[in-house]
Amino acid sequence: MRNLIKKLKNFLLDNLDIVLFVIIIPMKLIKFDRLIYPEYTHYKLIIKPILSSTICALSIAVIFKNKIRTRILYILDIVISILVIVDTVYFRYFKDIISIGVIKNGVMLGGVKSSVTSLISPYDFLYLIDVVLLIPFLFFYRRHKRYELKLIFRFALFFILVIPAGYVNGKTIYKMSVSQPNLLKTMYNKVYINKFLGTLDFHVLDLYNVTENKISNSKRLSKDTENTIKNALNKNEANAPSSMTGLYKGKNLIMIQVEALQQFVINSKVENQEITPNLNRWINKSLYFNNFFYQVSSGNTSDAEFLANNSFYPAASGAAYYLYAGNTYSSLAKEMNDNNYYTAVLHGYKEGFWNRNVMYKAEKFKDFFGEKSFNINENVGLGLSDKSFLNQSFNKLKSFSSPYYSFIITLSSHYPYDDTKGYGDFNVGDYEGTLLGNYLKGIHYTDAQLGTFLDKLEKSGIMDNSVVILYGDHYAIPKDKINDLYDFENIKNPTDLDWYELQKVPMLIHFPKDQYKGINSEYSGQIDLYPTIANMFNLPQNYMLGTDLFASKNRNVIFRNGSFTDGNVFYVSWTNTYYDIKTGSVIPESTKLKQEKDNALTQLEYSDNTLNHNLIKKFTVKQKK
Ligand code: GP9
Ligand code: MN
Repeated sequence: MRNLIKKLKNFLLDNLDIVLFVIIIPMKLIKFDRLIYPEYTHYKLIIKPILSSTICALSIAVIFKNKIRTRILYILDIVISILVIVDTVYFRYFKDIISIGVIKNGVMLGGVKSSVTSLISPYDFLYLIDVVLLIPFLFFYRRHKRYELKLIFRFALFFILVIPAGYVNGKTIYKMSVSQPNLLKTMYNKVYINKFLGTLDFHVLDLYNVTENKISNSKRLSKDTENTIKNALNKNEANAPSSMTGLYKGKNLIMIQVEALQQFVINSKVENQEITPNLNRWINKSLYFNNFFYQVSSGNTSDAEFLANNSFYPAASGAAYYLYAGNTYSSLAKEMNDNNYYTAVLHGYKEGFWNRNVMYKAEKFKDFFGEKSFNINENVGLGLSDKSFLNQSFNKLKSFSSPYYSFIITLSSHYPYDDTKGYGDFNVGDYEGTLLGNYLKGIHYTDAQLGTFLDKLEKSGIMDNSVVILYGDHYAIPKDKINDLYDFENIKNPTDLDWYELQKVPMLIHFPKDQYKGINSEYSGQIDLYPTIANMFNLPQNYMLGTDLFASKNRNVIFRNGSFTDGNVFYVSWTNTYYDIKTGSVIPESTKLKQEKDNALTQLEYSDNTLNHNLIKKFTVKQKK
């Protein structure tokens, strides 16, 4: 018996480094998790991924001999502790998790500036206390002779640890990928990933995404391909001149991207009341594009921003705002800056969401007014109400020095539109309590706020000196609730064409003194915004894929999945079917249509190649030489 206890004691002593590692590391990881997720009351939620990721890290160390193993574990402890400290400090300021993109590109601090040192608390260094306390233990191990396992057994131990731990960890990650599709690829909500997977898993996933993207883009393009792309991107001749070229040079540009504003609500009624009375009113004073489509992919809002500000297609998978945040852009803000404009983004939500604080820097906005720059005094849905946001934004605009480009992104009308308390009582009749009904209330609310904002711009005289563009970012009603929308629109036996025709978002351009008001029915999309603006403001159009809405006809609106429309025919890629838009009937492929289909894929390929190989950087460096 005594012998057994002695053996057990020795065994424990021999492996104390492992025991300490599995206790100390999860403690630190849980501590950080509690900081970012103070609402949860038990550890059950997080213990699985945290423990399993710790054991995965440990399993690598056990392959080595005792001495090296202990050293590896000690170094891992230091690295993880520093990581947690950096995470803590970063989170304190940005309410977000630091990623490789942030480290590579830095972030945009926006309106509020604060030095890093003031963000560090002396208590943060407690994460390193064990690193110091364990030093005598390391000396002890130097002298203490430990039982050494043979290599084959060490490998066996590696598998014994890594298989179950990897399984448990993989399962948790898999579950998240099912419940939140796109999240792990687009990383739009890093805090969410961190809350439920722990920070170790988060950083490994981040590293994995970045490496995978690097590897898959490592194939070099031929000089010929590069030149073809360069020529295709240059729209200076193709888009110009138009009737609008240079007419608004020197005026302000106020571009408003409205959350989930779909076209079907415009000039439409429910229970005999207008859903968007204010936008309807402003549409009458503006040039309204009634065949304008969103072209976003899995990057949703951020893809819409990306399309509008760069005139490139979103990423084939994942979000451009995350994947390509390290790229060089010849963005709208950049060209405006070069023309002595002040450029700013205003959005009353977390700075790190959609990687905005990194991407806006790459897009060269001079300032980003995010959540920290607003007084969060009223909440609707996800965060600051549109009412308060637009009020505060108006005051900020007044203080900007002209000429400026302000990009304003609203928030309240965000899925699932269930925070109806902020919306007042808008009667939606039979739709009460449904997603569609809640959306109608939500968008009615946002419409009222936009109305007030636009009226204030007019009354204050700002509008006389500004071009105002307003458009919706993407759909409001997802595919699983689309039948409610078909019902609302009175569409019987819907086809894919019907679905696509419902994917329009409103887009209006308001010119000073209500000039050019009317309706433009050309088929167009978000990618065409930048070239159109570029022409009006006389900016170069060296690197973009869209077309100026005032210059070129015969445009194809291309979607990320390869579907497209030329205004007469709609091609739906997932069934390889062409529809005649007027009659709604399926038509066979003609040589012309085949060419258009191939062209759609070529355009997407140009976009992907430019972004994957950071070609704009290459092109501009060469130009400067
Ligand atoms: C939050 C907002 C939402 O900042 O832009 O993005 P979404 O979920 O619509 O893509
Ligand atoms: Mn959105």
